[in-house]
Amino acid sequence: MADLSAMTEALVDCDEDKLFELVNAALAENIPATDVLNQGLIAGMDIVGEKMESGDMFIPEVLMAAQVMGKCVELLKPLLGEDEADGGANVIIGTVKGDLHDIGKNLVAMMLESAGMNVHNIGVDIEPEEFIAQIKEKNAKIICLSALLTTTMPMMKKTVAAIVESGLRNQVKIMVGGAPVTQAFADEIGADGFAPDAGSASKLAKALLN
Ligand code: B1M
Repeated sequence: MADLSAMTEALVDCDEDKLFELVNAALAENIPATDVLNQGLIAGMDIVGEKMESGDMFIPEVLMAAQVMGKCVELLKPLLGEDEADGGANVIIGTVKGDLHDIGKNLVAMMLESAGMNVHNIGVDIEPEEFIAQIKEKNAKIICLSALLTTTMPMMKKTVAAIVESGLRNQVKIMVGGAPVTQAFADEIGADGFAPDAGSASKLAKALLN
């Protein structure tokens, strides 16, 4: 029987071989990929975060755990999709200026892609001007901003303000997300919506397109 808590432990220990073995075993037992992701891997990253905060894990180790997690997410990618395709609308997603976290953003990108959207994942540490250039270039219908740090949340506000200033606000829906972001913050900065996780981001994007 697949052991999701052993997966969590292997991720915290950055034991790539063991983790791959456990993930593959779980999938072979038909454990849903979303359970592997949420109860095995994301639970592990939460512990990594706590250890980072308490000084029991240092940045290089956290980075290693993040890389191992990224590889597992790649493994799960074909199994996480939804089958309903939607519209092929152009969507831009990126992490705001000053912020280098990308695992959650990449998961959101993956869910939007598997919902049939044309996703342009433009990376991390993205200046407001770059978001604007991409909206114009891709004629984007939705833009997704990710932030994992309380210190980079104000950059979301600046990005939204820059989009308003550019005159493009009426042609693009703005979605925000990331661990410290809330619906109240989304409302405060004038975003069209907030999604707490990748699954809800996909649902919200579909709703906004309609
Ligand atoms: Co960072 N880090 N980190 N880190 N890191 C956090 C975020 C932190 C909470 C850890 C902690 O102290 N407990 C803390 C932030 C504290 C705060 O601001 N309140 C923190 C800190 C302080 C820092 C540094 C400042 C540490 C330092 O240098 N002293 C530094 C900042 C660097 C920078 O960005 N400028 C830093 C660096 C790093 C690493 C580079 C080492 C690494 C990132 C590697 C990478 O991403 N490639 C890292 C990691 C891995 C973490 C933790 C441990 C894990 C983040 C993660 O990947 N979670 C994190 C602690 C934690 O979150 N438990 C932490 C898993 C991921 C699936 O979840 O990203 O939340 P998440 O995404 C979810 C939702 O939030 C949502 O959907 C996703 C999937 O369901 N979502 C969206 C995300 N984006 C969305 C966009 C949307 C919608 C939904 O658009 C519409």
